[in-house]
Amino acid sequence: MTPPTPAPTSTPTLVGRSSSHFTRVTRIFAAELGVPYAFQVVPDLRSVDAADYVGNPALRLPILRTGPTTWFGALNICRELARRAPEQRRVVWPEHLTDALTANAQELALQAMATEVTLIMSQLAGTPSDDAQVIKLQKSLLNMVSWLDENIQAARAALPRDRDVSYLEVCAFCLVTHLEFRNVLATSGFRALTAFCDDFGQRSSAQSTAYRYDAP
Ligand SMILES: N[C@@H](CCC(=O)N[C@@H](CS)C(=O)NCC(=O)O)C(=O)O
Repeated sequence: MTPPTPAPTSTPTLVGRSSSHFTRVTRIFAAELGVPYAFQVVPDLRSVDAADYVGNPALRLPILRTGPTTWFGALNICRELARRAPEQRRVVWPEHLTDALTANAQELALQAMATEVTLIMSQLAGTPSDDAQVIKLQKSLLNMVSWLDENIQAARAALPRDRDVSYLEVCAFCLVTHLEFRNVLATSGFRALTAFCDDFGQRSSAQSTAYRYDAP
């Protein structure tokens, strides 16, 4: 049996970008959970030096530094933030989604976020827009967002009513708002997702984490 982790005292440092949807997921969680953090910007996503990603061998952000420990990836970080929360909050994590509707919504929200990253990085690398793989990724993204639009209302209704926050809703919100922010896909025609973002976007955690480009 692993001994209980001592209560954390020092302020953690979140390493990411204010324009990154995976980073925003963690910032919304920090705000919802009332966990303070310092923020450090990764200046260039094209860097292939793991040191620029606090040692994350995947060369990806966000990363959370808690003293000598580093946490790679948004879900790990959100869980660590939850362990640090001054008061317990009712969080719906991916493993709580045991019906196909909500579990598939979580899968597709995360896959759409990852697909969007690949499309943005391909564009940054100068891949032509008529590249066969880019065309497939765009079609896949459109399919996933359409599916989410058709199912978001029912998926939300299936979540526990007494939740404070769910990983699914935070991911879906960060995805849809990011598609617009980065001009990857126009989302205004997706009525259910737009209504969801209007609703979720009223939270102060959403309003205090709006996307912006960090100074170079
Ligand atoms: N599984 C990771 C994915 C993180 C990710 O893809 N982050 C993007 C920024 S939003 C990134 O680092 N992209 C750099 C790249 O693709 O090279 C997580 O959940 O945090």
